[in-house]
Order: sequence, then structure tokens, then C-alpha cells
Amino acid sequence: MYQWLPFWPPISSKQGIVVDDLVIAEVVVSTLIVLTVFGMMVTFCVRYRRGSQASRAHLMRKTWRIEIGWTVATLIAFLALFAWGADIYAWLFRSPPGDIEIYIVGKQWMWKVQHPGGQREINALHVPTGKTIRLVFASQDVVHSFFIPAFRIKHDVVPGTNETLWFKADQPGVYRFECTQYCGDQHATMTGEVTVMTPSDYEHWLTDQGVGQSLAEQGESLFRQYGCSGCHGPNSTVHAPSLNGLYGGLVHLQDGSVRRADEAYLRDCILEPRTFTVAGYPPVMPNFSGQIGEDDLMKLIAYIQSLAHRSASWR
Ligand code: HEC
Ligand SMILES: [Cu+2]
Repeated sequence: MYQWLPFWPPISSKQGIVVDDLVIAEVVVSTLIVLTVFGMMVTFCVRYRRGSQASRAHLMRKTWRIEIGWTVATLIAFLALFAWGADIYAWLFRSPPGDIEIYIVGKQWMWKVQHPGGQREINALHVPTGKTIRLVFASQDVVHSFFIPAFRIKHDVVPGTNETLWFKADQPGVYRFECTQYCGDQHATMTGEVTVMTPSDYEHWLTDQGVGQSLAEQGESLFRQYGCSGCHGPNSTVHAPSLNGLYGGLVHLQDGSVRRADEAYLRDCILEPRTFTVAGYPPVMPNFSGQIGEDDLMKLIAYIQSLAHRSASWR
């Protein structure tokens, strides 16, 4: 929409239009205020400069009306911008349940991308148009920040948490993404390209990758490898909760609080099980922090997500 402006970055997402409107509105309001204030300053400086003939005869009395009017008007203008911006912020950072969920691990100095079907790429991301793409981030070392300028979306990628970001791309094309948090001497090389394809091209691309196992399937074998199934499997003798139907629901904890079973919750269960306990179960879940890397963690989480729609009858 604002493409005719010089240096305006290309844009290809719904978020982009909304963010650009806000930026333009902020620039317009700020410019109007700056022009008014500086215009008056300059006018009066010139008019009443030393030696000018302008009449200084009748000094005006102080008018509270103008002063209060001006202060309230700017206050309202900026509060309105604040409310508008807060609304957009909440919309940008509350991820809807994506049509496609893609895992991205940031590490010095690359982005490792894993698709639900098991396809992997490095410093590249292929997505179809018209679908809500949900990105789930983890960092293997330091704080990174993932930014796709053309979509106007950006999120810090912080070690020890799973951050999420979503977007919906309109037009096929190739757009740049980059790390915007200085993260070491090769930081500048932490860039890549998002390739937005039509849904049918995307299907071809997925099959061309020729992968054997989906992410969830790889997670299932890890689930056995790490011994999770020994406790959480159907034949376990340990009193541990079934993970069927867990993802996306609410979990009641021993201390009376309730948490939503999202990625961050699953991550905490596996890496920090001693900080909370699921109500009604013994606190025997072993701590896997330091043993499971980000890659494996994402596969395990993908596996647990894939159990979301299985019946939780024996839970
Ligand atoms: C020694 C048995 C045991 C092993 C091994 C084990 N867990 Fe657990 N797990 C438990 C128990 C008991 C709970 C419930 C009590 C608690 O929260 O500590 C639990 C809770 C959980 C929860 C939360 C479930 C809910 O209903 O909210 C998740 C997720 C989980 N475990 C995943 C795993 C994964 C993944 C592994 C393997 C990497 C694993 N567990 C290995 C015993 C185990
Ligand atoms: Cu980085």
C-alpha cells in the first residue's frame, strides 16, 4: 500500500498491512505535533526578535482554555495510538492454532527448520500461501531473534523457552529472514530465505524432500529410547498420566493451579519436572535437563502433540 514511498520494504502478509498502517499513523501524528510546536517557536522567534517592529503593547492574559485543550488533545491522540498498537500487539503475539506447525532451532550461527512431515532445512523455510503457519522456536545457545521484514513479524528466541510466531503469506515469492539479536561474531551470516509457494507447489516440494519419517514418528522412537514409554505407555506399572489427549487441554497441578498444555508446558514437564506436579500423581518423573537437546525435545513435543486427538479414556 505504501510501496510508492522511497525505501519502503516489500510486504507480503496480513500482519504487514496492519503494522504499516499503524507506523504511518504514528509518523503522521508525531509530524503534525512537531510541525505545530516548531512552527510556533520559529514564528515567534522571528516576529519578536530584537529590533522588530511587532507590537508588544497589550500582553495577552494566560488562557487556560488553550493550554488545557492542547494538552488533552495530544494526550488523547497518543492514548489512541497506544490502544491501537496494544490491540495489534495482542493479535500478533497470541498465536492461533496453526494449520502447519514448523519448528525452528536457532544456534550459533544458523536456523535449523523442521517440518511436521520430517523435512529439514537450514537457513531456508518453505511454506504454502493461504495457510496459517505457526513457528515454534527454541535456542540451543544464546538469545537470537527471528525477523521476516516482508511479513513485519519478529520474535526473540530465548534459550530455555519455546516462543511462537505466526503468519499467513498472501503471494508466492522469496523473502529474506534474519537474526536481529547480536549473537556472536558470525551473527551477520544468520540469515535465510522464506520461499512462499502455491499449495500445489508446496506439496511437490514436500514429497521431493524424500523423507522417511515424520517428526512425530521420530519423536515416538525417542519416546521409547529415553524410557518415557516405560512410565507413560499403556502397559506401565508406574502411576503416570497418559499423554493421550493432553496437548491443548488444561492440566490441574498439585498446588491447585491450572496450566494449558502448550509447547512451553510440555517443555517444562520434561526439563523441569520437579518445579510442579500433576494433581493426583506421585512426583517421580525424572529430570531430563541436560540429557535431551533442543532437536530431540522438539520431536518429543511433536509426538505428544500428535497424541492430542487420541482418546484419553484410561487417563
Ligand atoms: C519414572 C517414570 C517416568 C518417566 C521415565 C517419565 N515420566 Fe513423565 N511423568 C511421570 C509422572 C509420575 C508424571 C506426573 C507427575 C509429575 O508431574 O511429576 C509425569 C508427567 C509428565 C508429563 C505431564 C503430563 C500431564 O498430564 O500433564 C509429561 C508431558 C511427561 N511426563 C512427559 C515425559 C517424557 C517426554 C518422558 C521421557 C523423556 C517422561 N515423561 C518420562 C513419570 C515418568
Ligand atoms: Cu543469532
